[in-house]
Amino acid sequence: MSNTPFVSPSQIRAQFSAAMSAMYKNEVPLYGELMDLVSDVNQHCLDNDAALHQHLANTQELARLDEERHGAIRVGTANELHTIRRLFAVMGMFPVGYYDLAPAGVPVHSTAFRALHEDELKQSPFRVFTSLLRLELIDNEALRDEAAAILARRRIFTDGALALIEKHEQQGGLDAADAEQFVQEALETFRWHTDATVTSAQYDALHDQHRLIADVVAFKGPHINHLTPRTLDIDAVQEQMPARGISPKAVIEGPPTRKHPILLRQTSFKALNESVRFTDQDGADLGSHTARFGEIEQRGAALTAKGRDLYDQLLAATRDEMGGAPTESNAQRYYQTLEKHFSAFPDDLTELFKDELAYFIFTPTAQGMAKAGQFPANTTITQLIEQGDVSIDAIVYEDFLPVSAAGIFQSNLGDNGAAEYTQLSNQDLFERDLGQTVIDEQALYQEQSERSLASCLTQLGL
Ligand code: OOG
Ligand code: NI
Repeated sequence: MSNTPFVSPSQIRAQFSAAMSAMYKNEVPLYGELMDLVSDVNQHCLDNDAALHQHLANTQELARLDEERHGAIRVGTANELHTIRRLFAVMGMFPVGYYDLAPAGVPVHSTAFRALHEDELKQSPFRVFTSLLRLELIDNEALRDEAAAILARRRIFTDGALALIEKHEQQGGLDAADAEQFVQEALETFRWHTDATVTSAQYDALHDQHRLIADVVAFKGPHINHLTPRTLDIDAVQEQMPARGISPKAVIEGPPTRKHPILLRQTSFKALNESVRFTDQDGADLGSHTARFGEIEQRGAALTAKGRDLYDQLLAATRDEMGGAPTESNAQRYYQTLEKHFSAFPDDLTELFKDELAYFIFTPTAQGMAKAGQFPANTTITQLIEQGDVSIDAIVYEDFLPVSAAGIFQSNLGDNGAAEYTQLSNQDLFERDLGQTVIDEQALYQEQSERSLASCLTQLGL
């Protein structure tokens, strides 16, 4: 047994998140520009909204705000998905949720690797939306076999990363030196490679089938395709992007602007055209590929199953009325329609709590603490809130939304990306490839809320 203490997984995750951000800023300078804009807007929001400032302090989100980001990758095989799960586990990141993108014309299914407990999220909220290509959805059999053969040949993990994953599994952790090396080795998997693994003709064939298929199959690894900082005012960032030379996608995905944000609103700038070298090219002879972009997100309250049903229903009604997904030309009408339908979603914290639409944490107020130990035993939490003895703050939604994710994918896939896949979602198959069942996000929010309630009541002597 070694005497060197293990580094906490959260610390490794924070190190990895910082290293990823530095690498991506270096590879995609526009991401750095976006980060600067987001930081300016966030500062402006905090300076002008004392209540927001207080809420972020209460929920301990203030410190993590600048650390906040998610990224996304797309892997090609069951084996890659299985190993990436083990890699993320070293950093305390576990698969939460199942997202089926096939109904929206994207031939993947996905999960999000993230920390599970609020104390760990506080240390580093970094998440990675991870998609597995569904080769079975390629209808051209010869191309499907060729793609499978190409993928079977590549190795996306370094020997060093594999050795340290194993060491972590055997020892139950990594010491500081190993953790440091692990971060460097893991980074290699997410790096951009200019050299493709296929000829230009192979690339074209894959691309003609679906741009996403070319993106996954034609390269040496699952390059990180975007990183996403969290903003406190996505409308302001969307509006200010053009002045910084960044062109945003047509509409912000997710719920409309609200006083109390719910779930997740997202927008992105379009993927950049980058030079790549196919195996039949050399020297100055280059091809091109669009893959990498930048995204921003504004996170709001995690919704209960009841709240989520209402959200899904109102979003579907909006899309029905619009006759499909929004486009550049009907963006204004889309926002108006969205707002109209979402007027049915309460925008008051107490109402959200009483209607059981969102998850909350509970904090005794100074007034409540002054009465600690004197409350009648049958006092309910609703009474405590209404009397002003307890204040409530919504729990941040840490996950993703399939319709929004499809919108982010599509905006970066160009016009030929809108294939329709009718095959059923296959969570069982995904979980078999992954090597475990995905964690239910609802249960995590529920547990956090219950922990908070128990601690609040104990403090009040109830
Ligand atoms: C993932 C797109 C989804 C999000 O934030 O919803 C996503 C991808 O393009 O690989 O990142
Ligand atoms: Ni994203």
